[in-house]
Amino acid sequence: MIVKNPKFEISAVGPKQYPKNNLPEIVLVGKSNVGKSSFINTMINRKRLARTSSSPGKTRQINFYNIDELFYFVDLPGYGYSKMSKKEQEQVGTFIEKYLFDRKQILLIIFLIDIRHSPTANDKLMYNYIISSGLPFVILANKADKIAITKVDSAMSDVKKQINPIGDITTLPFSSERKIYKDDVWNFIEQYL
Ligand SMILES: Nc1nc2c(ncn2[C@@H]2O[C@H](COP(=O)(O)OP(=O)(O)OP(=O)(O)O)[C@@H](O)[C@H]2O)c(=O)[nH]1
Ligand SMILES: [Mg+2]
Repeated sequence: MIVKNPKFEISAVGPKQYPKNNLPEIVLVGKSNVGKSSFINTMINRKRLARTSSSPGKTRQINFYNIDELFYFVDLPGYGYSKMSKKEQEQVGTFIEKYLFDRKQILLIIFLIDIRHSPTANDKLMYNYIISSGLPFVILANKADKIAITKVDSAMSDVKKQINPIGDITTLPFSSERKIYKDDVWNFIEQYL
């Protein structure tokens, strides 16, 4: 897909600020710093439309990016940022859950994990939450550029074994750094649009 006119629409702190039109929403979830905001920039060929940072905890609100009036990419805050107080972490958790639970126009969840590491306890909680929501989702193993290209296949098998041993959920590698695998992810998304 070639995106022509992606626009930042709103940073929401609650349902009252969510967009009022009924465009479908494709939502990014994953731990802090895994690359959710970077993913959006990569997919739409923009360097800085979504704000990213090398330190975790950058995205704190629910950001809606209108993609050519076709759908929204929805950038959520990450979970598991240990420098946030317990209270802040709980607030972020409630925030994310409330959006995922309430929002009827969610078309697809893009669940990012880090290809280099075993899924965290929070990743597993999120996985179970998504499964119980019944919403369609895909798992992306991000930062694939951080391992040798010859090791990507075996890293992908490890990721699948750990997070989805039954193997019924599509799991793809991704890298915002190298921008490879982008076409595979667009092909996957387009099945839903
Ligand atoms: N090497 C590499 N770095 C990446 C990749 N994707 C993101 N990053 C880097 O990881 C850091 C975090 O990226 P963000 O996109 O801000 O992460 P996020 O998931 O939105 O983080 P929060 O907003 O804190 O939840 C930045 O320094 C990015 O440049 C990738 O595919 N490869
Ligand atoms: Mg972010």
